[in-house]
Amino acid sequence: MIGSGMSKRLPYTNKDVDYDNAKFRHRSFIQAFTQSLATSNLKRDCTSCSTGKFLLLLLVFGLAYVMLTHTSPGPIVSDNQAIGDGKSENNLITKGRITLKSLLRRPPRLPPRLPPDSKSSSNKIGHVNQDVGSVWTTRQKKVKDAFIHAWSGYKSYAMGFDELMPLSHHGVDGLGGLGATVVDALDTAMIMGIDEVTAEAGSWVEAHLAKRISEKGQVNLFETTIRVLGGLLSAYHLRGGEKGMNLTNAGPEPDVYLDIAKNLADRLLSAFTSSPTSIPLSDVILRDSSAHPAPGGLSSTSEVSTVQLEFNYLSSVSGDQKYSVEAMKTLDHMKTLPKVEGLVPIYISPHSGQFSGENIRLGSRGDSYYEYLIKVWLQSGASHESNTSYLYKMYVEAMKGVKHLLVRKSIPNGLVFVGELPNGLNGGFSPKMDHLVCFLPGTLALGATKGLTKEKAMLNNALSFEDIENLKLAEDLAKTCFEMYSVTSTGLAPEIAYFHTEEFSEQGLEGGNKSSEYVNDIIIKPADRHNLLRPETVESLFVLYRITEDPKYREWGWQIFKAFEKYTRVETGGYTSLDDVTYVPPSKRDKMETFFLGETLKYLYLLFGDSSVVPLDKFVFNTEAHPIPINLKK
Ligand code: DMJ
Repeated sequence: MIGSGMSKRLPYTNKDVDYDNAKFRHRSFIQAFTQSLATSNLKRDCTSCSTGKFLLLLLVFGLAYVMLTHTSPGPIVSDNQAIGDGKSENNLITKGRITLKSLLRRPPRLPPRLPPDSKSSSNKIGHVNQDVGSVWTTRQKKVKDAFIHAWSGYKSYAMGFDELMPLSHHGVDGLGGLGATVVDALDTAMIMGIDEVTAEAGSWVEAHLAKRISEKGQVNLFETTIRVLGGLLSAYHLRGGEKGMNLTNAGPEPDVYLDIAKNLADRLLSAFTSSPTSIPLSDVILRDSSAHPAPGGLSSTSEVSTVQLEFNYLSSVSGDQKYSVEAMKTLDHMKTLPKVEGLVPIYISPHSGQFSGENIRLGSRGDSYYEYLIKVWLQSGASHESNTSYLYKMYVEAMKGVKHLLVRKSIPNGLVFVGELPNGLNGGFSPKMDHLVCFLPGTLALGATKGLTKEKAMLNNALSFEDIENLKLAEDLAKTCFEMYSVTSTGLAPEIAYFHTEEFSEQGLEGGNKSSEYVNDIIIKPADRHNLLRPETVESLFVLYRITEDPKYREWGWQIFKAFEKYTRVETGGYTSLDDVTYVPPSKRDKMETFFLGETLKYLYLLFGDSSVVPLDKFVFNTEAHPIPINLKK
């Protein structure tokens, strides 16, 4: 059957030959010619006739001669010349002549030609970039989903309360009862483009907040300013107020936010005007606009110096300078006070106007003093000639003090950390670092480039030796802050870490992740093992990613986000603080802090997204992550 089938097989038709070869394989002229002879009727008719054989041979040699000696009349362009530089040794055409070599050699395999436009987008790097882009888009979407989940828990069980207790499904007023989560979350919803949440939060503000402000009792000046006043002012700008960004049309008109902000700030002003010095009192009774010192009489240094961005912006958009004037008196006065190499104690007396005690740290009660020195100067336009330039000088001096007095390295693996001087310059050094200190890498990076990318700042010749040193310190500290997460069993940082040094060591207090390189460098005491969903590390990762453009900061942020998802997400809605990050499963605290929506998720969202959204050279983020535009009009 096979043999007979073969013998009976019909010769290829020209169509078959074309189909077999022409589209997929290049053929030389000789191949095509001999194949054509072998398959043509001419073969069958003439091969038995000797005259025919002679004529056929003559024809073959004649054609071969013509081809070997023929010179092309015009330029011949090969595939190589069209794609490459035309100088390749593989070029088959030499001075317009077809050579025997060229006839015998198989043509090289060439990549498919593409129209010029498609070339750049189909190269390997292009594909890789596209893939990387879509990975971060997907991750950013997951952060947005997390925000929606956090909001839905709050809305279901705690709408109008300051905070959600996500396990017991209650609300709690830990901040004076102004619905702090609503206002803290509002601009995050705007930035994420979630109109439904923007409308819900905005409508609640419009319907309830003014009444609350007029009826409520005691609030803390600092907490109310950074969360509620700051949130209202950002919402005003992002909603399009005073030619703001107009990110959304959802929720009330921008002036609704501004009017409530003024109402609130008018009452908060009493903390300044009731003080015998330029240092404001700590608390305000909203309903009667009276102010009171904290128990013990002292204010926190960070609190009195972390309201100026908000009051300045309010003056700018309201046209009423009283807010800015009062708030800036505090910083003007602090300029005159004695310091330790730019570093300041964490308490200050509104009665004497002097610092109190000697405890120096960049953690709680100290932190955002340093942050606002540079940010208020940036907000005013970052000029060395402006009347805020003293703040830049105070910042520069303070960072020198930090490097000289507070920065050390751990053993055995050399993590750079910022410790404390609990008893001042003449007391001992404590290798204790609050998670709160992790704001510092971001602030250092911002102070170095003033919000530009490092590349652009270098191109502009805008980095001094000190700026470069500060940027390096920022990167080292960001790594330490990230390792404070990696070193624990849950991948979440404790509230406070200690660092193993030559002078200080404690055994058996590890984070629990044995595979961490730094398990012996970081010590976590039992009382410090909680996690409150704090933002400082992801805040710094966001700023450092924007400034250095190094993708590792995004990766670190992603690791942290995954750990939050794994251990703090509550199925019925919301996220919860934890009691102990060193143990799996961690016990839960039943509290979702407002800054998880206001800061932590916002910074993660921005970290994974496009750097042109809320650019760092056009906005300063207040200490609660509410963006405020820079370059205010007076
Ligand atoms: C926030 O309220 C602010 O970031 C403040 O500066 C420090 N504490 C919390 C977040 O941890």
